[in-house]
Amino acid sequence: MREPVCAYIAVGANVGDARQAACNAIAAIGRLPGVALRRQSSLYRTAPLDSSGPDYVNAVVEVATRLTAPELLALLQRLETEAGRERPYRNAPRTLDLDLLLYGTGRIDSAVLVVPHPRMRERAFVLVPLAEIAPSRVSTDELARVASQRIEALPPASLVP
Ligand code: PH2
Ligand code: MG
Ligand code: MG
Repeated sequence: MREPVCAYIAVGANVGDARQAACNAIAAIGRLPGVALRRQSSLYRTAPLDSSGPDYVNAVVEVATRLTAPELLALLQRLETEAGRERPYRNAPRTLDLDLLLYGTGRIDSAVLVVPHPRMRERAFVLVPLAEIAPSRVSTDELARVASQRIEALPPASLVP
């Protein structure tokens, strides 16, 4: 059998109860066959970037998986659909967005999947949570370049009344 690969997945939502959607998605990722949840960042409230609607809730998770990247992507897209995701136009507000950021050290450039995610280094809502759980994968220079984008960590659920 294939050796497990360490992959990072970005979680985002800004329609309905975005916080609940993000929590549900992280739990669902952990239940995917062939996927083990290793680490999860805090949840963050973030300003929409090139997008509209309310603030997003964003997070990043680390998984170990024996799936190929296309297999993992297909399961993530199924979770998006199950969460009621519609795709009326590019960057439309969404109930759930799951993006494959990194798949081991692999580089993939196909019609359906590009890894590392081509825009991840421009986005505080990806780099800040990724740096929280995988500091070696993000440089301080990269964090400095996105420092003007609004992002704040949400308190853990147990502290919310
Ligand atoms: N996702 C986008 C576009 N803009 N902005 C924030 N804050 N968070 C996101 O997850 C996000 C976005 C496209 O996937
Ligand atoms: Mg996205
Ligand atoms: Mg996406």
